[in-house]
Amino acid sequence: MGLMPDRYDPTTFESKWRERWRSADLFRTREDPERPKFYGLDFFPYPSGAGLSVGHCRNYIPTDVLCRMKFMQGYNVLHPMGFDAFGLPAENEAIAKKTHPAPMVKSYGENYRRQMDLIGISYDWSRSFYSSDPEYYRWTQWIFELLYRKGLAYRRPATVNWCPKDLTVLADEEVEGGLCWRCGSKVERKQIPQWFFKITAYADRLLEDLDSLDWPEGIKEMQRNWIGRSEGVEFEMKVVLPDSGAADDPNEFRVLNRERQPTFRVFTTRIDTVFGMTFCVLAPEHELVPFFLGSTEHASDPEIAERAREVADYVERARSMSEAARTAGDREKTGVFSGFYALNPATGRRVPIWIADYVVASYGTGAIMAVPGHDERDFEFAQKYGIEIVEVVRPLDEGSPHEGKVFTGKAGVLTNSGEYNGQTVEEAQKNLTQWVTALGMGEAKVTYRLRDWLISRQRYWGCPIPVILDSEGGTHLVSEDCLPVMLPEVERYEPSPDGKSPLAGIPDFVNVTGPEGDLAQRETDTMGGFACSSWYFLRFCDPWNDDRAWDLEKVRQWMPVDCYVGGAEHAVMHLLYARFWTKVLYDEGLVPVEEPFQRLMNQGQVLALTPYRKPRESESLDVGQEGILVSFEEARSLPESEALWRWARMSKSKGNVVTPDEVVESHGADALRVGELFVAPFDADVNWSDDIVVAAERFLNRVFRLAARLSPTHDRTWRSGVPSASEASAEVREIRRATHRCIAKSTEDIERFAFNTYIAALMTFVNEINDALKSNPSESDKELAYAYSEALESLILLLAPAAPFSGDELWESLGYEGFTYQAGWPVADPELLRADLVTIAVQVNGKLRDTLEMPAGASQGELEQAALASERVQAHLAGKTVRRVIVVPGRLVNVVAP
Ligand code: ANZ
Repeated sequence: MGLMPDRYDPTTFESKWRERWRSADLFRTREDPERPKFYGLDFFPYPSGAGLSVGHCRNYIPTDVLCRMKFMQGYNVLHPMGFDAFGLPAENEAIAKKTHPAPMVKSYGENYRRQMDLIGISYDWSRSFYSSDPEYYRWTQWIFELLYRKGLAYRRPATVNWCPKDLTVLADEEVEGGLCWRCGSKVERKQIPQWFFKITAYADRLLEDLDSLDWPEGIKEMQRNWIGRSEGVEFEMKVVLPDSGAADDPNEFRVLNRERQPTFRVFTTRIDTVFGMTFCVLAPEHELVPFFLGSTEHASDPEIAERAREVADYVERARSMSEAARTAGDREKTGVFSGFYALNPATGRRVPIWIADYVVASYGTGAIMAVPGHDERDFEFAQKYGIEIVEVVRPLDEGSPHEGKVFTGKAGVLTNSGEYNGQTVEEAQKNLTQWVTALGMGEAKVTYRLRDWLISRQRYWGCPIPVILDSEGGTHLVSEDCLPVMLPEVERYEPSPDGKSPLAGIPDFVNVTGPEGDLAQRETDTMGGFACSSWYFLRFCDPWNDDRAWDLEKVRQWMPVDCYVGGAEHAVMHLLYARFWTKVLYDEGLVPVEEPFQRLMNQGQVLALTPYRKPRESESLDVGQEGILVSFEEARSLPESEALWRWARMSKSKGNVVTPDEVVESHGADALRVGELFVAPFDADVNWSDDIVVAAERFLNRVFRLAARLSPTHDRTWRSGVPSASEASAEVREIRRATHRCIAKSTEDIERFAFNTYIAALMTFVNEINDALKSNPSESDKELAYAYSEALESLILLLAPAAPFSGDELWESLGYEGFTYQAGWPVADPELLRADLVTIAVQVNGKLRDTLEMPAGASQGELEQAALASERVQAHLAGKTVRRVIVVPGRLVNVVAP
């Protein structure tokens, strides 16, 4: 038996255990077919040069606690880690550091691994890989080919978001408020051929299957909004000639050209309001706009020609703005009248066609019927430009006069709508849809906000797209046995300002013999990093496979991921793409699950106190920016009135990072782990301070002290001696009950990610044992010694997932060989938990009629419900009405029914 230490001194044991775990290969995945499985996974990180901060640890530590408990409970646990090495962040950093991304990410990854080992995360490193390993990206290419063959990967010219600083195309979801999500530059629009994955083909399934997932509601809602399914009607509108001011008589306008009358389609979710359409709006990019311009810019009428110029100007200005900036809700609406009219098919009247950038070219048909009486944006626009507003839905709630206001609700009946007057919105929608369909003008239509996934990047550091372009621009897959298309090793890989991939400048890479022996060229775009991270969780199931991406049986053994843990910032991109790929692979019979991540958890952020200063007169701040970031040094030298200390997310750019290295150095890994678990609920943000770790250290000290106090009477044979609940003395039962309460609470709390209350339960338990020791020392009799032995061993095992170094040290001091990891998880005895029941007297009109055994903490409502459900009580209530129920928690329920 080792000497029991009486305080937490990690310097004496931490590195020893790290080394022992490593040499025992303790965390190598066990694949015992007799056992249940548990797959715990953290988001695939990009290893940044700054290394891990204590912020990142808030992701890894909780997952580790859960995985460790699952293993102790007897599960086969898959708990892998790898590196999302390809992609922009790595390439940009390599450029900045004037180095090559390949060795750079490896060295960063090794540093991550060192730090993860430092804090004792139980990863099976034998399964680790980098997404930039050819053994891995070969299969990323293979999946690309699968998508291509299924018609789910295609190339077409497209207007794309272009970041002028990163010199690359950005997906819509990488543009935030018109700015690049990585570097914050203003995004431009550019037209080039691009590769897309057809995620829109899976829109409905991606939407429907959300319901089956145990994910935070907020993330599911973000995906729903992102997919943005709308049911409505799409129908055709006819353009009529510019008119020189004749009355609004339907017979007075001339149809432009009876053979080739221009038309456009609109999408609406409110066909019931069609009688209220007083204008139409086209997006500036709409295909009719050039037609309008073409037929008016050389008009002899100077007024018409002037209007054409205005339209051209407006379109030009709109083009240079991103969609997000144009449609921001609070922006004042702008637009120009095209000079043309369309025919409102319901009223038979002509309505002006405007061009305005609040209508988005890529949504619906890029054109709308505008109903200012019932749509906010149209209302605002009509007011600004003096366009007629007609009420066609009268709210049912007559009490709220809405004269001069817009009514967007659906609880109303139609008015000013001819034969539809008096119908409810719902009825009118049905009937008007039928009317549109019967006339052959349009049909019911479902529209999605979701766009196809833009995958091309004109950059070096990514997975090459395995395609050959022939001289006619046709696309051909590289044959499967020639995969991987290796990323060439080059010295210069900086993006070229012409917008082409740097690979285009490497003749050896580009020029190949085409499918017919002719000269052809390789595709030089690479795939964006989100391709690599859309299937890595499958590769972890079978990471060494050289013949296939994975073996179906291996994937069947582990998938789905039981618990997936990471930051909420990936709500729509990664999490939607990975679901899409999984569904495609499922349809091919390559994976046995339709959803990759059964349960998802998002950790809160760690914020650090960060120095800013007030802006000087010459300086201006962006929206939401509170001050000018300064160094810690500078902040200390500022007069107090100028320095602004704010809580901000830890990041290298803010210079406010606290590393696990420094915390482990001064307080030990377990103090860091316990501190991070205890400080707040898992999903809450945390303001970092040293106190968090100091408090944890204090608790660990108390555990060591308690262990030292109990170790002289500790008896490893306690199991055979400890009396059962019914046979134990009151003192022994009290100790055993505290133990089993803590076992039950810890197990439940870890399972539900309530790590702070799990640690709190351990703290309570330590207090309870200390209190018990005051009146009933462990020396006083054998049964007490057994009960304390059980308590101490349980405490150590329950603590071990949170503080594994301390756990193993204490465990060894009790004379055990081996690791807590292999010692089994304590199981609560229901009989000892049941002792928590209290007897409740149930009265009817003050007379005792029944007694109930209820949990001590049962709420008033629960007690009332149980009392009313009692058969005896019901017998006494027959024919009476219950007037009142009086509940005295923990004691009595009186049902008053005179
Ligand atoms: C007439 C109308 C009347 C509309 C009314 C709404 C209320 P969701 O639910 O988001 O699909 N719309 C259609 N295409 C658009 C585009 N490309 N850019 C901007 N707006 C567009 O919204 C569908 C509604 O948004 C459509 O229904 C259309 O306005 C507008 F009282 O048509 B509605």
